[in-house]
Amino acid sequence: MKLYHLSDLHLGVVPPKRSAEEHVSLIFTKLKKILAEAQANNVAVVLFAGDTFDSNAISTKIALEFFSILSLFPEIHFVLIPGGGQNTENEISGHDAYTSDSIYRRPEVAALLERDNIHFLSPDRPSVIIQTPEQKIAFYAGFFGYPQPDLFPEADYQIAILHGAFGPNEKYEKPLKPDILKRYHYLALGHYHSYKKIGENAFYSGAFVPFEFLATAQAEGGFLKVDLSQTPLQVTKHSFDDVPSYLRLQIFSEDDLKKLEELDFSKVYVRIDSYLELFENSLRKLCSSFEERISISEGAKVFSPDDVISQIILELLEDVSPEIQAEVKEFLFYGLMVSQQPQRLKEFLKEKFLQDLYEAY
Ligand SMILES: [Mn+2]
Repeated sequence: MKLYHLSDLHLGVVPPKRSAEEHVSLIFTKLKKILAEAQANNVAVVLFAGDTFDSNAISTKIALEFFSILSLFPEIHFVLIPGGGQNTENEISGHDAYTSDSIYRRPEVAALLERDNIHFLSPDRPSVIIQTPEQKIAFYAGFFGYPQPDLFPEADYQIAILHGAFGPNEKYEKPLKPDILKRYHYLALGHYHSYKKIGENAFYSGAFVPFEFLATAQAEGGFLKVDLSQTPLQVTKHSFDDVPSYLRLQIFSEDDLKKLEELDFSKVYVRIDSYLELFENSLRKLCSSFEERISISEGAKVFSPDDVISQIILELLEDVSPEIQAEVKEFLFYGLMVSQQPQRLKEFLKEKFLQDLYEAY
């Protein structure tokens, strides 16, 4: 049994430096293409794990066009959940949550949710069982929490669709412990905008087409192809190489600058979060050639500390794990700049690390 897992289309969002219309039409083009491919390959189900629409205030036209695309593929079952429930405040993510003013409650939209191959799960109706020519497939929705409904014992496949923060960081995520993972054949997750594997059978697909500067990763976008008839199940990630990508950079060294200069500006949008003063002229030149593509955060300029201090900081960073290196670097340089006692901080760094630094050379 094959399915496609999509999430976080955010139809209606205005991406940086692009228009909402341009973004919507790009999503629709990609959607039509992959659905045609799904139909040709006997994909039984296509899932949307929440935040299909960027807000409950978007124009009805966008929603109607989205559903009219789905109706072009009557052989595929579509299962959708909104990006949040309505039971408690923290279930609502603020996008297309199932609030009283939900886009899914507008009569013209609600009418489309009645179609035979469209299955909309909400807190009012959190589970469904679908009969395809080959098997019975059951779906259970969870909104910032685990699905509540009892399992359909007759189903060949049990599939959870969850919207919210799930993962191992218990401070801000709900854990997906083995008992939850075992309960379902597959857990399709939505909310995080980059691809993430949470368990052997639990995945975030990430946003379908990138539309923002993400905190840690390069926003890649895409969707997942899942084959549940294989053991173990097969999940393959697909991204589009002809959609815009969004990149956040810090320019603290010649290498950083070189990386920036070598980007393919026909495809990439860059935001410079911080840069050392000494690279200002080079940045100005780049901005004049690619003004549509580069934006610089306000307050991004960091006055250059002297070479020795920069070198110590770069050395220190080698011990920091790669995912957070850029952030730590920014923090250290910025800290040095705003410090009330930069001289003391410099002395401290020199005293503590200069010895090692000299030994290294
Ligand atoms: Mn989202």
